[in-house]
Amino acid sequence: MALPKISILGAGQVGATTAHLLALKGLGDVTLIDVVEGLAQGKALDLMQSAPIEAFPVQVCGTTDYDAMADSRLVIITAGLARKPGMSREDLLAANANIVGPIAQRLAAVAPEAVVIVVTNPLDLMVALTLQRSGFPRSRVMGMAGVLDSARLRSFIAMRLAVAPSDVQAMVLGSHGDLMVPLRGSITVKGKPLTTWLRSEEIDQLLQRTKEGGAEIVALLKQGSAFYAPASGVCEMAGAVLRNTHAVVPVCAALQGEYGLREVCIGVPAQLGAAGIERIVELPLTPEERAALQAAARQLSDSFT
Ligand code: TXD
Repeated sequence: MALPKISILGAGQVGATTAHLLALKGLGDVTLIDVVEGLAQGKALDLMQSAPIEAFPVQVCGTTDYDAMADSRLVIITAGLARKPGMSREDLLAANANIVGPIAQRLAAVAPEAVVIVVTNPLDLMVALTLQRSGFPRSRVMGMAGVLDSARLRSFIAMRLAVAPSDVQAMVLGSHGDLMVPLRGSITVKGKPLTTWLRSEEIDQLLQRTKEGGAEIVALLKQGSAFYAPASGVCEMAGAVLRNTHAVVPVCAALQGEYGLREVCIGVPAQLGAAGIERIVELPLTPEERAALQAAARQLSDSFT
């Protein structure tokens, strides 16, 4: 059976790491595309040379030509600038809009049936832009951030309690940035509420570290931002789409009335399958969580107008 075609725009840190993980998982044939001549080609060749050792069955190729996206089942947009120390995600808005906008337009022409996962920052605004420029239905355009923010929180809790990260369940919604909304009351460790494991002040500290999780890594790296966990986040979403798993994961999606919000792209739980977003899952929120989600949505609407 032919493998699905996956195109990744941007062969930088997140794009190339995602290509590597997709290949190792055998999720599809990968086309890496980057404006820098030779970069995508070089990384694709390097990845192909790991195939005899890793025994993955997929093809990886690299190019500078956007039209190589043609007929992709999945398009992953990582093209753009990454943060430097001291920069906010919003500082990237103008430059990255000029990169993501034309990509969205081109992909609509050559891969009209694709599901799109946006990674480029500022994430929620780039999802809205991709939706607008591609003209795709909202079911086929989503952003990756909630999986990453949730994984960061889960890892901090697991490190603090010295438990297996997979024993920690937590979900982070809202905007990818200061206005992320962790569902504090529903965090569990080995099935028991986090409040039975840690004092409230300690939980506050872990939530604060999660909010600053991206900046912590930017400050350590001094150039570029996180990419291993972001690539894992993309692969989880890609796997749910390509394998039609119907898994519920937090994604940035366009809302049309869900959670009382419309005309905004923001992190919410969604069921993913072959068609993309199959449905947005409306979890019961506390009044504080609902207010925090609304505040995040207000800020996003303000920055887009
Ligand atoms: O949670 C999340 N959504 C994020 C988002 C987690 C991590 C990184 N996040 C954002 O993804 C980050 O702030 C950036 O906006 C993107 C990509 O991050 P990455 O770390 O991969 O940046 P790199 O290594 O600089 O790679 C970007 C590549 C680079 O090779 C450029 O040459 C290329 O994008 N690029 C382009 N490719 C194709 N077409 C155009 N126009 C283009 N412009 C730049």
